[in-house]
Amino acid sequence: MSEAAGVEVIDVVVIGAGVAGLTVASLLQRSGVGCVVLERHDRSYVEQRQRAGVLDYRAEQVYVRGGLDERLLNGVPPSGAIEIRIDGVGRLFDGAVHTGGRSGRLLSQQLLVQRLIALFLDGGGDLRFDAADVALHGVDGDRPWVSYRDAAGGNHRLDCRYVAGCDGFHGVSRASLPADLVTTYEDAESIGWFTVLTDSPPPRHALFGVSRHGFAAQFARGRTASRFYLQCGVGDSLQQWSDERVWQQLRLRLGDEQLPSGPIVDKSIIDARGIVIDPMAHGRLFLAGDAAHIITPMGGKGMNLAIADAGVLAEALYTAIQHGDEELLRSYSATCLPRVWSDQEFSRWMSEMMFHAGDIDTAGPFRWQLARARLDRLFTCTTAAAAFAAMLAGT
Ligand code: RFL
Repeated sequence: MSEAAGVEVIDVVVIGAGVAGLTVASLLQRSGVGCVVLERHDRSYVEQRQRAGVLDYRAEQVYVRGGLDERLLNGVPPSGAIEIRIDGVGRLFDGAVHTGGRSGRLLSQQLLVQRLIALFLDGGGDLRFDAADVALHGVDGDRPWVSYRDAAGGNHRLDCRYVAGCDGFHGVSRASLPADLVTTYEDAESIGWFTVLTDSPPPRHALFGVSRHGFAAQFARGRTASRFYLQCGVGDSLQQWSDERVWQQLRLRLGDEQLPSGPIVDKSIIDARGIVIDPMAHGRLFLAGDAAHIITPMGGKGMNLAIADAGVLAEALYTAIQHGDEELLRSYSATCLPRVWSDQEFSRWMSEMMFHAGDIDTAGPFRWQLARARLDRLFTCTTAAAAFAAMLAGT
């Protein structure tokens, strides 16, 4: 990086140190491209943020191809099995059987973020936490620049060739796209749901509970914590869900009276919307991850799509900067969007199956029967099972 009259010059500025931004930055670093990462929060906030928990096979391959897997996936074994418990009776679905052994791994998002940060900093990476008032300038020209204020109140300017907008849906990058050149596709699910994070033992396999009491699911978040999801009424508030009611409903829906409880450390309503921004780029600004699309947690694709985008973007930036060839950057959005839509479709398909097969009053008897048939087919038709397994793994 060079510096002239207080202005720093760098190839790429990455906005946001979530999975998308850190993956882009680590891949660029590995291929010798200079970048600076600007993150609004402090390091401990970013490293403690608990969200997703499954890395799919497709995302894993981004790290394998980039030569980052040894550091990032060390000690995290493959895990492709899920349990679907229907009216209290469990059925194990082992995706790896249908994908030739290609399956995901139980890797919590915050552990991945911690490892990405350590990897980037150990390699001499420039990651600036507590960057306030980040603003993008001139992204439709040849020389964009990014301004921000550091924790001590100092103002900075970074001139760059490209900006990777990886700052989530509420960040500044998406807001910098000209509204008249972008289409925002948006649709809400017709049910409500919320999530709780607990200090209680995780299940052996990812667990989906389907019963007339409604949908619930339980996933491991490390060795001693669980994330639960529960169907609720559209517009329900968390005040309607006391801890006591949460545990009572989880036991009913998961068909397990002995389900061990523990302190609930976080409770939040899920934004049950799918959103896609098209195109995912404008000028020299390229969006990746939640900045470009939001997907509901069913199917576990939010974090994995972010990593898939980052893999495509890092390669395109490298090719442009090291070889002067911008073709991959020009096709970046068109490369990513089919995968985004495919995962949106999968998430909605799976939601309808899980939600409608449970609460018959909300679904109505016809849809309930359809959803039960859809679920049953996963265990009786190898072609349907293979398609489901391929979508779960992202193969
Ligand atoms: P992130 O992880 O939100 O990172 C964006 C980063 O940008 C920073 N930032 C800014 N920095 C500088 N200037 C600004 N103006 C900025 N504005 C924001 C933020 O502080 C942050 O560090 O987005 P990224 O990298 O695109 O990754 C996307 C994933 O985080 C997201 O898709 C998943 O977490 C979604 N998600 C889940 N995905 C799954 O695949 N499986 C799951 O089980 C799953 N569960 C979840 C989830 C999201 C949840 N949230 C958001 C409510 C459970 C929850 C509770």
